[in-house]
Amino acid sequence: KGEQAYLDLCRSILDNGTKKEDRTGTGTYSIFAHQMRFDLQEGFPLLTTKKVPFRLVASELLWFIKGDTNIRYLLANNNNIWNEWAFKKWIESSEYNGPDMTDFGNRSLKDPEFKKVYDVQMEAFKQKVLQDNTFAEKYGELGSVYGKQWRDWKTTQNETIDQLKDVIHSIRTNPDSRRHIVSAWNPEDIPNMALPPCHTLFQFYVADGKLSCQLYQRSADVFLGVPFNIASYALLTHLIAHECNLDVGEFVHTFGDTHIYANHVEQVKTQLQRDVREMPVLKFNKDKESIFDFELSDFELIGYDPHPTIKAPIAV
Ligand code: DHF
Ligand code: TMP
Repeated sequence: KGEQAYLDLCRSILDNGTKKEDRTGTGTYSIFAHQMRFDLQEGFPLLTTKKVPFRLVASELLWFIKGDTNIRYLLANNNNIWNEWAFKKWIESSEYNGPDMTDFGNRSLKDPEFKKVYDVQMEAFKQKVLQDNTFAEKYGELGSVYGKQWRDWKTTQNETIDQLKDVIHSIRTNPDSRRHIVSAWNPEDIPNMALPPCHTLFQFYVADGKLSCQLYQRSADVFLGVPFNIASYALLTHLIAHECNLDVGEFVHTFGDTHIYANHVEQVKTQLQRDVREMPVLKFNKDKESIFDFELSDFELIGYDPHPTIKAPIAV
């Protein structure tokens, strides 16, 4: 349960994972199918065995909730977690005529000279997305990713479906329903996405006045992505519970391909040597009713006292 369940998962992948090559060329240790449970009544599930930047989790979630798919909002909030995937589309476009950036993720890890050139290009890209509207519209865009599918799913009749609004309405009006589902997996739209959705589908469940949420995550970067994903869905569950006048129940995290990248193994071992600390508590501005009204400054974490950050390269 809780953070110990996360650490047990890491341990069992290191002990039993199959060495498996992957799309990014990094290599992983992987297991298939796993489930963890977090009782949201016990505290807010932000890991304490390393520092997880809550500010970045919260601004990414607000960006999804807005239905935004352009990294400009993230950059304006000093959030750089999606830069590489927008940058990739830019350097692969016909308009890009700077130095060769092919396979920049792997090359910048191996070649310090290349890393310098890459850093300059990435910084220029970020500035352009922030300052140039036309450029931002074209190259800050990640395509039909989460925000689009949650808020603005296109039907074959050329109508749109606001899944998030609909699911809140169904929780409020028909709590016993077994159909409280939001899907980000839109097969027709996959080719238009910078990255097909990792957190693929989620379902809510109401019992005893409590709202629970289960996420199906098809692919999970256990060291970098998963700590964010846990906190993000816990926060989403709190916000929706508040809007529906419910208490929070459990967050259940179900995984498909559950992996530790080969270049994260040492970091994971460091983390496994640390003792778990007290979970923080989430406070937020309860005067706001609707999930669509929240801003970053409405959230506060009480008592978050984690072990230090552990840095690791992200596989692009
Ligand atoms: N690709 C891969 N290979 N793994 C991912 O987890 C992933 N996640 C994405 C997009 N593509 C991905 C979106 N979410 C970080 C965390 C989550 C995330 C993207 C990046 C990350 O780098 N976290 C760092 C801190 C970053 C910072 O401070 O700017 C960490 O140490 O948690
Ligand atoms: P894939 O599309 O080849 O599965 O690669 C996506 C990688 O990103 C994979 O390592 C999983 C990871 N990931 C997460 O773990 N959580 C996330 O929220 C996102 C967007 C990606």
